[in-house]
Amino acid sequence: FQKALVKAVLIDNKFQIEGFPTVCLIPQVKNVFEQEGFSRQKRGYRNINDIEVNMSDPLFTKQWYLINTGQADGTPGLDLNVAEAWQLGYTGKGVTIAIMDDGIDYLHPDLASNYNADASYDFSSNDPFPFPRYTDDWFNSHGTRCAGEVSAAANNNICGVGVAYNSKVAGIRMLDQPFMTDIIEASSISHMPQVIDIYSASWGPTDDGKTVDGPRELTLQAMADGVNKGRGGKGSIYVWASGDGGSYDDCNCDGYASSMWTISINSAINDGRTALYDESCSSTLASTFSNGRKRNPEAGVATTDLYGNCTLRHSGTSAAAPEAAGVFALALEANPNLTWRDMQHLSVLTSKRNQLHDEVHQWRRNGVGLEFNHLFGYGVLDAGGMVKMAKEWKTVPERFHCVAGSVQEPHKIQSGNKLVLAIDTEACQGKDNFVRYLEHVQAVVTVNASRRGDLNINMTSPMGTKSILLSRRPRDDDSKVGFDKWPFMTTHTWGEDPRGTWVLEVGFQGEEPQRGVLKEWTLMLHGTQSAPYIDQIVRDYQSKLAMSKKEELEEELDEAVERSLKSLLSKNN
Ligand SMILES: *[C@@H]1O[C@H](CO)[C@@H](O)[C@H](O)[C@H]1NC(C)=O
Ligand SMILES: *[C@@H]1O[C@H](CO)[C@@H](O)[C@H](O)[C@H]1NC(C)=O
Ligand SMILES: *[C@@H]1O[C@H](CO)[C@@H](O)[C@H](O)[C@H]1NC(C)=O
Ligand SMILES: *[C@@H]1O[C@H](CO)[C@@H](O)[C@H](O)[C@H]1NC(C)=O
Ligand SMILES: *[C@@H]1O[C@H](CO)[C@@H](O)[C@H](O)[C@H]1NC(C)=O
Ligand SMILES: [Ca+2]
Ligand SMILES: [Ca+2]
Ligand SMILES: [Ca+2]
Repeated sequence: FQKALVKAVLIDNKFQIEGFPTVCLIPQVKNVFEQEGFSRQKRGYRNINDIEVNMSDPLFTKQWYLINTGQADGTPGLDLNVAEAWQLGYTGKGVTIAIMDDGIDYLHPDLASNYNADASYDFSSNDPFPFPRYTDDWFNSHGTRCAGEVSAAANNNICGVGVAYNSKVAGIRMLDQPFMTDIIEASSISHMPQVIDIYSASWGPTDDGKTVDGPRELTLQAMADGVNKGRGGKGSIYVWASGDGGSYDDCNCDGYASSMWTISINSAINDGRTALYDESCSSTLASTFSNGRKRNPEAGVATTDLYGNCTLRHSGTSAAAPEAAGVFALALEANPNLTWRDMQHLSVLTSKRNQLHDEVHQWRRNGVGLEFNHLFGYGVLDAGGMVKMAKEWKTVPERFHCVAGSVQEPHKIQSGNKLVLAIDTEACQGKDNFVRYLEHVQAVVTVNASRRGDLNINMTSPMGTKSILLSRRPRDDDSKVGFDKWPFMTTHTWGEDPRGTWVLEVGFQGEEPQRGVLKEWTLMLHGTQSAPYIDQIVRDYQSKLAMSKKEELEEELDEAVERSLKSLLSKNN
């Protein structure tokens, strides 16, 4: 006998074990204590019945993404956990979110009180009134629907409630003209960066599964200026929908979503599965919710609609990005000092796997124990967890950039014979720009192929985390352009020590044999030299590991005790 928990009645030095008929005398037993039962709560677990949010808005109970009680065949508890943030008093006060889209119906009675006219502009027709252009089919309802998700007023008997229902929303109309231009994008992204805190974008290059495109010169510069100078130097927060191209597309081919300066958001449907239009890629940071798979007419996203109406049917990763913008507004109210990087760190640390389920890609843990998924990123945003951590947050240390190494000679790639390259790096140790704790990692790749869509690129970090930088895109039959110094980005090695050997694997998938030449792989590391919270994560992870081992141990013990008791009983009888 070692230690075991059994229920027993003590009589002198003999005791009777519950469920066993005989009184046993076991000389090895020195002491018998009665164990008293008390209650322990699983941390982070929320009882649905404990939530007391009373809103008069007719669509509120249909907004399962705010509080999921199982409406529309959903999974209870799978939501943004906004109730906790609201109960702590955070509702978005003092924060302005811009919706860069096809306009906003700012006369809508559920939006008018939160509309920030001064921060709004119409870049599609160059005037200060970003009202949506009328069409018979309500084509231009996108921006109005997104605005309601963020900033619809609460308790006013109209439509539903925004994630940050006391925040201000600005309209930046910029999608409704025959062609997009670099200057329209750049002007939108840099509009009033000292007034607008968060920019939400649910657009990007065509999701046809064969486009490789990203921000042009002016827009890139505007984004860089935004993160460096916006919000008094703390940085504009750019929230981006990861794209609606489905499994045929890869969001790492979208230079807006895969930018380090944007927080790219994917979506889950109300039972935790992926939406069929979701794209996967290693640059997605986290997820929120949208509709999908046409299961229930009320499983869509309930929000405001054009001309004073409401809708239950907002959809796509378009619907997911504004939810994230709303959660970030709550975090900014909790701590206005948060920088653009703090927001990403908070997303990584507080997003949850919850009950998300990806049929294709496993959830894995990276080298410091952070759990991630190739489609959902670090999981679903948790507003309650985020505001609590935001409140105590200390700004992350200075960011450094290190070119870890580069392969410049051409290497042939062939079907059935993948190319494997390695870069050994000290991550600029000993220099001023040493990166010890990773944030983003970029693999800048130049490669051509007889069929670009069949190319497939993975990269493994020294701590053993494999990022899928590019998956097969069956519709992409480019054979000329390839990728030209394309920055494939991964967030999956967040917090890791980059020193050691990085491995790049490039191959072809598909029916026809293909050939190609890789001409460049440059490894860029971005991160800090010291990270105040990282030790905490590693400790938590190690104690979790230790705990799981202990549980196994206890099971073994239980079995041993059972065997001993049985043999004892058989001897006694
Ligand atoms: C919710 O608010 C309504 C109107 O203010 C009130 O009549 C009702 O009693 C409240 N319900 C709860 C559970 O607080
Ligand atoms: C939208 O609102 C208008 C005016 O309130 C109403 O006449 C119309 O039927 C509504 N349309 C839809 C599609 O709900
Ligand atoms: C924000 O920064 C200011 C100045 O450094 C500091 O006084 C304040 O306590 C900080 N607020 C929070 C919520 O951390
Ligand atoms: C790729 O580039 C190499 C070297 O520049 C060239 O020889 C080859 O024809 C190119 N292949 C394709 C498919 O464009
Ligand atoms: C990349 O990783 C995926 C997923 O593990 C795998 O299916 C694929 O074969 C890998 N590709 C290469 C080129 O190693
Ligand atoms: Ca206008
Ligand atoms: Ca309302
Ligand atoms: Ca896409």
